[in-house]
Amino acid sequence: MASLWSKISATLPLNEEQFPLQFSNKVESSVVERLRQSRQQLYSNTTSTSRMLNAQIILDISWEKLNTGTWRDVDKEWRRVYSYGCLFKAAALCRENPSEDELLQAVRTCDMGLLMGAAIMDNILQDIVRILQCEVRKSVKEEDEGEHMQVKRRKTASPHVPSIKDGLAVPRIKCPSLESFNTNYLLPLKPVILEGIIDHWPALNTHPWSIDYLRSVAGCRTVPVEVGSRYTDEDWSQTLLTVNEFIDRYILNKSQISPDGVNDVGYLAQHQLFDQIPELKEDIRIPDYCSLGEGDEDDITVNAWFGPTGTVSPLHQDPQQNFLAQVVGSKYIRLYSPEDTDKLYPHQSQLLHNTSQVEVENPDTEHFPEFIKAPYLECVLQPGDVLFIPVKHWHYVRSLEVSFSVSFWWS
Ligand SMILES: O=C(O)CCC(=O)C(=O)O
Repeated sequence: MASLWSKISATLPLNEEQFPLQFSNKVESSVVERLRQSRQQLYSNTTSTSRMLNAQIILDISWEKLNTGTWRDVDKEWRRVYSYGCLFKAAALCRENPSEDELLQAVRTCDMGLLMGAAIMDNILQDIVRILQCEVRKSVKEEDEGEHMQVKRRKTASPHVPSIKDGLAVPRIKCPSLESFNTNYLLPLKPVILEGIIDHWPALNTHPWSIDYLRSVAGCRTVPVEVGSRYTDEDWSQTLLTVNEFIDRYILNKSQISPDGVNDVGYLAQHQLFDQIPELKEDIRIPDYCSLGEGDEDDITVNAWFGPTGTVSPLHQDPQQNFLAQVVGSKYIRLYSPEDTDKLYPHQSQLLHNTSQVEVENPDTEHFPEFIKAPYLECVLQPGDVLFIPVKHWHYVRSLEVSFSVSFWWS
């Protein structure tokens, strides 16, 4: 533990003069003064209480700015201030022989900066969290090797596995050439399951994404989690949990379930996970077929979908092409063509206009009589399968087991 601070200080500029603190006049001078004081404290001897106090004041002020109005309108300068606050707080926590709890607080602080702040100083929070994570891993290894393997899974009812009807199955094809995929599926916008194109991913062979593996690379990291059966439900919400908490609560069903089962589904569904936890990004690869698009690799959005049996993504459409790659467990998926949108009853509101009002596997035919006339394709996606969902194709997804998928949105 003694060398932790020397590792962290090696990521910082050598001295105060080289430490950048430039803000536009949107940031009040009193806040800039606080930031300067914190910077000075980083390079001098003072009490940990005063370091923490200054950092906390910066965090409190910027947090308020981040939570005023809509996220879209939050000025990036305040997100940078927030990141600096996280940097100063994490540094204060780690300066003097941190306890286990302080170490975890520092990881959480960096994660909050990565999630809510804007990148500062070549993404220094990412470098610091990597150092902290190694330290946490060391102590977890020493303490409870194998503990997580002993967890007993609560029995859950077997999910309903639909049988795929003849003539409705999404076609499957093994490793097509780029040209053949382009001609037969991309240009005519036809869904297809590509087999054998992700077998080389470390996530499917050298580092299979088991619960233990996910705990070891990401367990102490704080991530946003969706809580509730589906995002169209009124009691649906979002919260922040560590990956370990998410696994215990929602994947292994260890606790915290209300007696009526309300909100007992949690879904780690988000597009920042792979930037936040580069170890996981190294286990996957962008499919070559994305090169058929017009955008750069940097324009591809990579999403993680990790959840228990029974997570449902209601029928919705997205504005980009999609490769949905199945890594762990299986999922039932239905696809409808955008040509049949009028039979799918999209919500009226601006926010949900890309989402159907119909419960796909239990449709209310009185309210939505046209729905059953809409033709569809369906499939059960298995580990190693990649489903091509053409742009604007409506898709409904229900996991049949604990499942981890990765989707690539590209144009
Ligand atoms: O897997 C899921 O639950 C949803 C996937 C999805 O909607 C997408 O990749 O756009």
